[in-house]
Amino acid sequence: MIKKILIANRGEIALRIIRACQELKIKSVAVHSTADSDAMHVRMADESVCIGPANSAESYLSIPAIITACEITGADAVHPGYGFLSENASFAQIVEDHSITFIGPSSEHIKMMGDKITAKKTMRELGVPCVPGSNGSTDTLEEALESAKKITYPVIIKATAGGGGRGMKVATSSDELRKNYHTTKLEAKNAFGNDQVYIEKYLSLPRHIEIQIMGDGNGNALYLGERDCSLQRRHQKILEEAPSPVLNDQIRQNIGSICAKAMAKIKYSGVGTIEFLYENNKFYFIEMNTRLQVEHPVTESIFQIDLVREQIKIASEGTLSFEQDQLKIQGHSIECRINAEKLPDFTPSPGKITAFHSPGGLGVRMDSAIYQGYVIPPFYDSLIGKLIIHAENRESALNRLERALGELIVDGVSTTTQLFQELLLEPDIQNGEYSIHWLEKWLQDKEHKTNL
Ligand code: MV4
Repeated sequence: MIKKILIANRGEIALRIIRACQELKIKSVAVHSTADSDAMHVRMADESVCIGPANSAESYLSIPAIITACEITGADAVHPGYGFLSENASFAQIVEDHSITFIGPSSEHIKMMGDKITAKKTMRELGVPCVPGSNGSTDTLEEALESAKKITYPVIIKATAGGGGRGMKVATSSDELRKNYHTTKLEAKNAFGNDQVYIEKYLSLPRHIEIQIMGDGNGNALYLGERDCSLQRRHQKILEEAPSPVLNDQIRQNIGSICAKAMAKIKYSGVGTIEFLYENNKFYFIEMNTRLQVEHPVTESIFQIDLVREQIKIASEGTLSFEQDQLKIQGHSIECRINAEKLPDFTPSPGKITAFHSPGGLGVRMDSAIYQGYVIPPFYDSLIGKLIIHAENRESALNRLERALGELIVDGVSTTTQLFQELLLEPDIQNGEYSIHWLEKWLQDKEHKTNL
């Protein structure tokens, strides 16, 4: 039984976890930097501990500070949220070594999926479809050239320690591969302390579709549909939706059961996301995230389940609350990430919130940690809220989103709200016809038009 959870995070996700704790009658401990003394997660938790200065490296990323905070407060579990230490295998191990429950997968699974070559090899052996490529690291340029010749150009060079868009380069010819190979390796060495790279066929116009899974750590696992996260800018997701506008029940069930079977086989424990590129009606595994994701609420909306509650249940009992055939998709959900950024350049816009009104009504959820008078510090990410819409179908969800965006008031700082109002007017968005490159192209075209 878990009695007290320390939340090693801040912002809206810390609040999200505290809310689950309250409903489960579990005590919550907030940790915070000196810059976050007035933050909402500190106010809402049962207890709080200051763990260091504004700089994340010395606070939210400080393993000794967080372990000490657990010991001071008697917390018997840690929830890492997303970002920060959530996918740090040694943190998970150290927490467990102190007889504290890590609410997340085993350190071994975090490590396995954190190394992209190991992740891909594991998934391939488990029968998950992968992007054709080098099947392991290419240690020399010659190996890379040979592999590229087999799969044909264009190819992409990826760092095994990369992910989320870091440490990749496209090569459209052998000349380009010759030119880029060593620099990608060197950049990987400098950025991650690991110079291993691998080669994949470069997919030119895919969608990013990810499968939500959960496992009990005892060989049972299930899938909770997909999220379409193709609308991104510089590898930051902007809008996510579930179900994907391009999948049908049969395709969903097919890829979903492949994922669930794979997770059952490795005895995965906790929630996780298997990321795919989807092109020409085929899925290609790229990465797995071993954490709760920012966009988890769209899955919660269409399945009417609480993913954080499930995480806590898995960590404490090693069981799942339902079986696959009890999970039925209801309606459609869309999430908009509201960032404190100034358009058109997305420049961070920290500062004091002078007025805040959260949208409400049927099918409207706003996950946010801001309040009137709150000062957004300049040290962390710019996410200030997630507006999550649920409706009976996609068309109604888009309509409800338009209504809800109109109700949102955030004064004192600039926000990305208007971006979504403009996106809603686009036929491609209305029709669900977009790839991973749609948003950047649209933003570029828009910039071009204003310069005319
Ligand atoms: C790719 C790809 C095309 N082909 N892999 C970018 C982030 C990382 N998760 C994987 N990424 C990509 N991998 C192959 N073989 C294109 C991307 C990519 C991308 C992927 C998902 C969402 C947005 C993206 C934007 C640019 C590139």
